[in-house]
Amino acid sequence: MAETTTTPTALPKGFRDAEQGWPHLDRIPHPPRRVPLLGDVLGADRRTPLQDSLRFARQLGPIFRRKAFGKEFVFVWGADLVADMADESRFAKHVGLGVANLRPVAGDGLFTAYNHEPNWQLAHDVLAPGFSREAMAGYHPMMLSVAERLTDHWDRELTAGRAVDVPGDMTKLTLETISRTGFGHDFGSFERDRPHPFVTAMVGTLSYAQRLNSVPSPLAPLLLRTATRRNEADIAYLNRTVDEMVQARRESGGGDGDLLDRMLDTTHPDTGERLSPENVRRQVITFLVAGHETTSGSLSFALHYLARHPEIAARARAEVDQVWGETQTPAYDQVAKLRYVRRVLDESLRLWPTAPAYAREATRDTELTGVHPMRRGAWALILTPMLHRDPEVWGADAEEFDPDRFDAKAVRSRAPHTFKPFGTGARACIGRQFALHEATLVLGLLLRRYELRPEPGYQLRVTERLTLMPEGLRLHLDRRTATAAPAPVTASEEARSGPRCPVHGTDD
Ligand code: MNH
Repeated sequence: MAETTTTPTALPKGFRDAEQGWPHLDRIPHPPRRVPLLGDVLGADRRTPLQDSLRFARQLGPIFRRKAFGKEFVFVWGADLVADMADESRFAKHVGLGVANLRPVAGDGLFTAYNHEPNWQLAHDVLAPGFSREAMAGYHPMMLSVAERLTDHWDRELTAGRAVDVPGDMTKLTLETISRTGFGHDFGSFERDRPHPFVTAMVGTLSYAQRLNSVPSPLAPLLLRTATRRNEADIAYLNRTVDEMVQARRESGGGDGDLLDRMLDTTHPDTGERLSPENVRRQVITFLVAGHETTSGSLSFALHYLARHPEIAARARAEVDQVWGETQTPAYDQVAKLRYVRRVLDESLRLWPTAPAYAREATRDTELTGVHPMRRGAWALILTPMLHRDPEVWGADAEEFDPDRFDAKAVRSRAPHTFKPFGTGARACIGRQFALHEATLVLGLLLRRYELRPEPGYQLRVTERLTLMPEGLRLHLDRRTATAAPAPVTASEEARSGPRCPVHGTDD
């Protein structure tokens, strides 16, 4: 697949290597045993680069570097360093490593666009209203009906006495949710025994993007020849699927004002510009991928922890009974009222932020926390799972699952920028409210309907394909017997109100 626009900045070639960008690299520790040429690859596992980095982080501290195949990378996770890098007047998103490897798939789509590419601002302005409160309220009935497909499926599994495949089913759920709410498209995921070919192709491209980082780039065409051919076929399949969706919409003459309608019809309020057909294709792929993979992982981790902590599940369930009462179909406003369920989700995202890293670059010569000089263009990878376990912020029990860390008082007492599962600044996640609404709704529905039991002997293992997912997680279900008597909702449980920018109204 050909790249369209790739000139990232006006900086000289090679400048972005840590050696040139960080004049005082000697202040940044690296692993003790370095192998000539290969670098810090001892004990590294190609399949789990993120978890390897977490191990190095524990050994080396809040800022460290790793060398792989002649390239040096700087990693950051200490809370004060991360907060400093959130300063939008000196730092911005860096499109590098895994994200840059997705350019052949997603091009200048919202997630993979370089900051300077005009299509970023254009698409952001055109699509942000698709994530407003009103838009979300519009998606709610569709989300609910997809969730009912899931509970129908789980009811059947339960009756058959089978354990459920959590990551598999959460992936079906979140893919159907984004494809139907955003694009009016039904992949029929719950009617299939095997994942939809779109999912297979998508997982293929994500895994390939991750693998590209594990081989020296000049050798990639040689070492990954078969995988590269496969990847090209995957991309072609994704493009074809999307083109058909767009074609169908054009022929039908418009949907109900969903994301696809916005992409096709909406002009920029100031410039009157609209997204080009090529860019629409990139955006559809971006949203189908970014809109389901990470939410599916978050739901899966949350269900794992709920099954492991019956007392937490019981408390969450009591809240659902109390807030939703007898209502069969919770209304849009009733979802944000599940405050404790939301804390369970936040706590899962703390331990396993399913998009586990984001990169930041200096937009001018500066000093990171006054200690580490950086030249313009120098960058670092922020390791959110480590930031979220920094004992200075989260205490000595940071590894423990405890949703009360997210009660309002605890949140207020923490410094800003200590919880960053959705990234930061102008390029933070546009789908944050969408994901939180969907996941809270689904957890509420599942808690209300089932008791969850872990598979005996299951130990959490985490697989990586740029995103994180609990591997092989299966749960046993029981139908709930009694439902607690519903109590009226108190005023203090009322959700926050008022329109907020879905991107900038975050905890930044
Ligand atoms: Mn999401 C950007 C995490 C759900 C669409 N998302 C990001 C970033 C993180 C992230 C982190 C910033 C990456 C970077 O700085 O390089 N996103 C998540 C998580 C979930 C999630 C943990 C679920 C949980 N994201 C969603 C959903 C959608 C979505 C749902 C769409 C419906 N995310 C995006 C897009 C971007 C993004 C689009 C790029 C935004 C931009 O750069 O303007």
